[in-house]
Amino acid sequence: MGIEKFSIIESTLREGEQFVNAFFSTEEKIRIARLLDEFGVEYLELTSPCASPQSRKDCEAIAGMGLRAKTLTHIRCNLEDARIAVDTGVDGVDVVIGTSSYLREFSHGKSIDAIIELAQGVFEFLQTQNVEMRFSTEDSLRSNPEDLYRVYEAVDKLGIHRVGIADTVGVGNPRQIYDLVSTLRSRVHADIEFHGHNDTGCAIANAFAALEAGATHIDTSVLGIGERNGITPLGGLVARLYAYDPQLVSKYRLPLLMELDQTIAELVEVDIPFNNYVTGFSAFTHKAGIHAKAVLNNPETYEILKPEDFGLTRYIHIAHRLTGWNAVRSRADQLNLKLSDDQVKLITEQIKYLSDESVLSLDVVDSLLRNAANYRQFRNTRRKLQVESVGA
Ligand code: HCA
Ligand code: CU
Repeated sequence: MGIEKFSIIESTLREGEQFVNAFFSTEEKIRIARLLDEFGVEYLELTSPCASPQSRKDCEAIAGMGLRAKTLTHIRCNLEDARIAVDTGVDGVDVVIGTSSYLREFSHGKSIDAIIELAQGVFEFLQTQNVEMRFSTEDSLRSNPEDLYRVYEAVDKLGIHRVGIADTVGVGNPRQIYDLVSTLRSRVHADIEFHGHNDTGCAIANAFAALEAGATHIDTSVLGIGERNGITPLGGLVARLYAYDPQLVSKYRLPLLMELDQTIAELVEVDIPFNNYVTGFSAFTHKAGIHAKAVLNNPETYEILKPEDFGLTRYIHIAHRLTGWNAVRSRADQLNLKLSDDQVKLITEQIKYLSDESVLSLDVVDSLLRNAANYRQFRNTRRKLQVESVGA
């Protein structure tokens, strides 16, 4: 199935708050909410108002900001939580309960029938409250599929808006997610949301597979922060979708990704990973001479993401032994230095020789280029003077 329409449920302010280093103040949450809203995500998911008195106030504050994004809060499957959630003024309520044997045995201890009954009670109440309603099963991947479908079909009959699949422990792979979502697609009318943890590095691929199988909503957080090593990162999902079809993500202000990643990295005191999608420091850096030459001729040769669409620029790294003369020529042009091809080739040889000896900086390369250009100018001037004096 082709991916046409989808929404992002941005959960930095819920799942992200479960990241070990996240202690967002109210002001910080408001700043994050505003940035995400400017970026254009469709939903913001907020920590349960039942978590603490401050969480409740923060939920009310963000729900009252008048953002374009819809606000959701995330609660356990019980009436008391649902009442408090609605009172905060959010647009929607995300209800979750565990269906795996682990959670049924070691967490809430309820049978599948008891889960269905509980969910029915909660949604009968929510239906009267004019809010978007979502029901999701924690640890869906390690639940008995027939149990899962039975629960989803029961809540679907109540007319809820979305059902969610949660890979709580990051155990799923793209093929499993695809199969689970496509079967669910054939069994319920509601929209389908996917929430995937990244314990084995599949969170982006799993989210993409979910969309291919008919999911309509994907949960993300900035930099992927969340429990343990987190969930599908916003930037990574956007990069994946852009690679599939840039039009799919043209509804978002892509140049804000850098500010989002930097803001969250700063707030939770981590670095943006060097190899991060789009915003990692080497994401648009080309090194080998063969790559550099082709990229200079046509960047698409080695770039699936256009840095300029994300408000960024590419960098061609030339101060190393793998460099090539086309890249060195391009650096000379950037510095507005007039050099012959022979000179550039000679300097390229020098760079290779010197970087075999020790690590070279761009400054050293630049001074080789500048010296050569100065020498060339000196030689040309001397030649001109000689011609003039002969003519005199
Ligand atoms: C958690 C809950 C959750 C919920 C996902 C959802 C998960 O374990 O903290 O509401 O769909 O990963 O199961 O984040
Ligand atoms: Cu989670």
